[in-house]
Amino acid sequence: MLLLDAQPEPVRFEPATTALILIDMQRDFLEPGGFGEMLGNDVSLLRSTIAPCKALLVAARGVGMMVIHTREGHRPDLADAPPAKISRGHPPRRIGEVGPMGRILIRGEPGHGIIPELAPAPGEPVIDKPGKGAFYQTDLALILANGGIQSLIVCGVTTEVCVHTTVREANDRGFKCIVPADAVGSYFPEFQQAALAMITAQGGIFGWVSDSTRILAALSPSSAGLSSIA
Ligand code: C5J
Repeated sequence: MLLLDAQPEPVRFEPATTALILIDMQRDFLEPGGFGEMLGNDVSLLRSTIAPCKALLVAARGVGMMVIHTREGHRPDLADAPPAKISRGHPPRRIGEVGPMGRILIRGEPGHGIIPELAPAPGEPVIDKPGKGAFYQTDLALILANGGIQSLIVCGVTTEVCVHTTVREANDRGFKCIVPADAVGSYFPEFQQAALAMITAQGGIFGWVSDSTRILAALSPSSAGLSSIA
């Protein structure tokens, strides 16, 4: 059992019963020309998460931790997209419209894909989700139950939308959620700060916030820090 320095207090986790989940690290959100930038956002605010996510991904693979990737997106016929979702905003900045990376947030289109820096390895589950939360209308809960998973390290974008929704869903299902602050990103710095504060408020109402450096130290066999057999 490892002990990780985190807010609001240190948290114990076991790599064998923990999954690293990378939320929606998709080209549409992170790359210039994608949906996020079409909406007027500065994608560099999200791109700073790539290196910490990559470091955690390499470490998780190194210790044999379960790794799960998610993608937000819809069927090409939009049958799984609520009208209230696709009618939001103005054409051509709508889900299903044709953008520089193909149809926006449509499965199989270039923009829907995970950025090459964090490409899933063979055998790592990729969860295609039609909503913001990774548990909604997916088989994530089944995969985690079958893998004996009790804790999640939740990375990805965007902090206050799909990361937060997933953390809330997971917390209600009894998972310990650890969020590395530098491996989650928002287009809005004030939302990033507020979303992280909401997780740790009231004694950790949704989970724990740490960072990639402390998690890497905890996972490192040579670590002499807080991480230890507890
Ligand atoms: C958004 C997400 N922001 N992955 N999706 O629409 O957070």
